[in-house]
Amino acid sequence: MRRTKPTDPTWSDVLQQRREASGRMHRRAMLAGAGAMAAGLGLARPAPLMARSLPNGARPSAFSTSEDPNSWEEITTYNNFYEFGLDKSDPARNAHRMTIDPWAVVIDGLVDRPGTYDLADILHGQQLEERIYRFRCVEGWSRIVPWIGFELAGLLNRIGVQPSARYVAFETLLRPEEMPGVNRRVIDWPYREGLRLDEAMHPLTIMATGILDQDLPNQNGAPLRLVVPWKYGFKSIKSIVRITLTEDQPHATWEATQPREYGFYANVNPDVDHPRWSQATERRIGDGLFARRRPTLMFNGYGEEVADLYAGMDLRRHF
Ligand SMILES: Nc1nc2c(c(=O)[nH]1)N[C@H]1C(S)=C(S)[C@@H](COP(=O)(O)O)O[C@H]1N2
Ligand SMILES: [Mo]
Repeated sequence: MRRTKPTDPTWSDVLQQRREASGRMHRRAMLAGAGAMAAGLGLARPAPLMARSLPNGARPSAFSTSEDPNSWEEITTYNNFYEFGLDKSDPARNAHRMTIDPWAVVIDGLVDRPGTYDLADILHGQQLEERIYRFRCVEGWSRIVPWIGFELAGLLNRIGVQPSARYVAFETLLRPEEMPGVNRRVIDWPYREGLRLDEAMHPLTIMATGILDQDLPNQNGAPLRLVVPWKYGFKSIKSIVRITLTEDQPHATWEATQPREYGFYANVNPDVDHPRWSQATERRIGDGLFARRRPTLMFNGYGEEVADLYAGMDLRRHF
């Protein structure tokens, strides 16, 4: 297990304890907060666990992987967020310039209750969960991220999806005065993405609001970003200001920019190479310089949950 500082409590310890604790408490049908967890564990070191308790009543989830999460440092200093620059270190350096309060999201298109919802409205009534997910960038790196978020399905159901809707389109904030990267027309701003409705409604698909016990840092897409763990990272659009239910397949930024290289589906698939590199293996962030690349898993290891969505589809053609 890697640590930010050698004195940190190891995450694997904390997570293992948390998992055991939540299992016990589920059995006793009394899932409670960190206080109860710490008490139930008789911890020698209650302080670190308390300090890292899940925020805002978030619950652990059976969808979480048991792999060790990457460190805060590893998750927040190596990012793709082109609105703030092309280098991996640019978002951490520049994204503080983005104003995230107040924040509003327009939800429109084929919905029963279209409107402009502020962040509190969006969060209202949504059960937060910790989702420790594998995350695989199309560039060939990966990491394990302990997201805090809620299922997108919960939000869509509240807004009311009309029967004719087949897709969900997402749009990122575009505010040039706060985003030094958008002066370069590397892509057609704003950053946009889309999912088929059944993908959007899948229980693995979340809107993230935090990482570990912190609010989402700006460089990771504050205050609200999509996370679709079985797809390449570029589908997980950041800092969302608009969600539109549509009948037709929406515009997706990378698909529109380089259609030969990036598809609409973008399911993680070790058998379908990027035209310029293999997708068979990946470099886990935090692995040593000489560590072996790890094998990439079909659907990023979430095949049991999502393979049915693509039954009968040619995944080479719909890549
Ligand atoms: N708005 C926006 N969203 C974005 C991107 C971006 O450049 N702009 N990059 C994508 C890519 S390529 C990846 S790998 C992930 C990176 O998310 P992370 O920095 O939280 O790991 O964000 C995705 N979402
Ligand atoms: Mo990516």
